[in-house]
Amino acid sequence: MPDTAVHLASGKVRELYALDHERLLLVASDRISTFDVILPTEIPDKGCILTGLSAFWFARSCHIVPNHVLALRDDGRSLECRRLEMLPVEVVVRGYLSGSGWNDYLATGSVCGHELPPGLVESARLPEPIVTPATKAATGHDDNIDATAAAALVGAARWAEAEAVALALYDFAAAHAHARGIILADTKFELGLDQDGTLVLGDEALTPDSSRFWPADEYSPGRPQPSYDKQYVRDYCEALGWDKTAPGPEVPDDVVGGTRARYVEAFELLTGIRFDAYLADPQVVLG
Ligand code: PZK
Repeated sequence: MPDTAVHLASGKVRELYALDHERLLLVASDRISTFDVILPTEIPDKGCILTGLSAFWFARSCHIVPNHVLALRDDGRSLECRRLEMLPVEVVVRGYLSGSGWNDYLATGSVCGHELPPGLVESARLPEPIVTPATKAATGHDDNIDATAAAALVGAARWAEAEAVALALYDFAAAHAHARGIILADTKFELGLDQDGTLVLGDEALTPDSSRFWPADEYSPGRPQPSYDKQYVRDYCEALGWDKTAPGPEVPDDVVGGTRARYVEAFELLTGIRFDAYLADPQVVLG
């Protein structure tokens, strides 16, 4: 990265820099979090795998919504982006009942104001995908809100546009993934406005860190589904009896290797591109 880049923010596993007034640099590290804690052990190439996947989806979804990507750097883990005015709402689309959606349904029969049919089990496929807005809480955890609250934050017309874009992106990506043996259970989009007031897709998109990917051949509703990428890490941490407070445990080499292999497998299945080819020339995902 150029020494002129100014560090703006750290996410759990990513760094954000300013290149100039109009341009930002998003750099994905090899850090991994589980149960909301960053582990001391890195997963080699994870940042490149997620950046490559994100760039793949951005390049293939411009017909649905413009995005913030200006360039994919040749390090394979950095995206130069347009600076946007980000909406203060995360736009989650859920095709299946999991995580906070399942918890909310159990407690109330609804998810973010969407009344759902009775009798759904954990991980059930929903009758149709729903958009479930959330706000970033100070704790780092997201607070689910309903469409009325989202419309109050960004305006009713803008919220309607955001919902439509998010559903179209989900439908497109879920169909692509399903044809390759992967269920896109849910995914979170971050949208912003450019200088013209045009709605633009920002952040990362449709990666394992912003989505729940499930192996389709193991799908079995009525229980939590194994995660495509993090299941070895979770199983190892659960077996340790770790109390899920920081600092997380070191993870042994076989768990690291198994996890890396799952990230690579997800990349190769979804993109149809060998990960070696991406490392040799990251621009292959933009084709
Ligand atoms: C923006 N974040 C999240 C925090 C990270 C990422 N195109 C954009 N314009 C303005 N702001 C952002 C973006 C994007 N993407 C993204 N915060 C602001 C974030 C910390 C580290 F890598």
